[in-house]
Amino acid sequence: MKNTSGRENTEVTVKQKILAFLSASPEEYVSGGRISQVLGITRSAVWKHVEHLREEGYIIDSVPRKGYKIVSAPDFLYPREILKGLDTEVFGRELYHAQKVDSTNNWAKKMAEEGVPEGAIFLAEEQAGGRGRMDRPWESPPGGIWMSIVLRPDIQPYLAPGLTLVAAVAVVGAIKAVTGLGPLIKWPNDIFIEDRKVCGILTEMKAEMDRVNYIVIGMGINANIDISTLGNAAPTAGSLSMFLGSPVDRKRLVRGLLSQLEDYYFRFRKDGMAPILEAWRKDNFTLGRYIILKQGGEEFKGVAEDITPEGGLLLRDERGGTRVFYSGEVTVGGHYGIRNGKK
Ligand code: BT5
Repeated sequence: MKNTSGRENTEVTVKQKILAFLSASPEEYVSGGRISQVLGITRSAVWKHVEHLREEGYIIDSVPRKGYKIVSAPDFLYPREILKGLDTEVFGRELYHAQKVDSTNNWAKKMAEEGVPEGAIFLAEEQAGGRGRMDRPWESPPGGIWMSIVLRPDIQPYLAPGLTLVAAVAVVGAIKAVTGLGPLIKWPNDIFIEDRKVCGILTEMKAEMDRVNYIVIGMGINANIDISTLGNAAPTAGSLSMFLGSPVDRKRLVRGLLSQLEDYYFRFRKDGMAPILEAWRKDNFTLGRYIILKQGGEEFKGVAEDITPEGGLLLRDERGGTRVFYSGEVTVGGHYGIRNGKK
């Protein structure tokens, strides 16, 4: 795992001071001499820090005898920038960011073992080994939001699948609030816009018989992605930018997501699944439809009649029998996504 920026340091680094200096007069060049005088460092140290900022994606113009000027800041999900305007109490208050990791879920699990608190967030610009359910690959090029959260709820392990639903309603809520788009949930963990999957959720847990040690929920949102780069997933995947016709502000979306996640999670802890199911029912396109559910090489057909308090799907088959599923692949009315683009 390569962690290029790691946990945000609360003390202001020299690099940040230089950044603040340059940002204070965005129209003007600031000479290296002046920066070195004010910060009490050598000119070559100034140059070295400017080089580091460039490596982080800042475009900084330098002109001999005039100095440095910031042309543009990178669109990275830097903790310090996400924290600006974040309205959560706990979620995201401990925020880790990396340019590239294998999987933010792996990273979060490792850190959960090391004791990070509930609400710690792990973000990467890119994943080299992003995972879906059953170790299926999750394509994670730059431009998406690849994020995992650590939770430590005091609940019975059998209630954990409900947290996937908590994440699903939070993702839908955040996408709606930030972009105005109308995504819908396909049970259990996919978010669609029209016939295209824009987000997948992967919930993993470490538990004993009657106690949860920790839960990691990974969310992959195709924010600003060129779908053609998604390999095998390209024909069925969608990106928010593709539906908006312009890039989405990823930092706003992360802030919105943390806020919705915290809100729904607190409600889940206080009142159980009822408020979550209410939101989920409004935003799903699975219930009331004829579906095919694949599980462990078997196929079950019928009407998706209801969702159980634990987040299971109640299927009524042609002969009127019912059965509850806690996992599986669902095809709705013979379609991968939302039939005819409507709910
Ligand atoms: C999922 O699995 O949908 C869960 C995906 C979770 C990804 C997040 S990203 C942050 C965190 N770190 C991780 O390593 N994972 C989580 P599943 O329902 O099994 O769907 C996987 C299938 O979706 C694949 O087999 C492809 O067909 C398709 N797929 C792969 N990449 C995709 C993408 N970027 N967009 C849409 N579909 C994709």
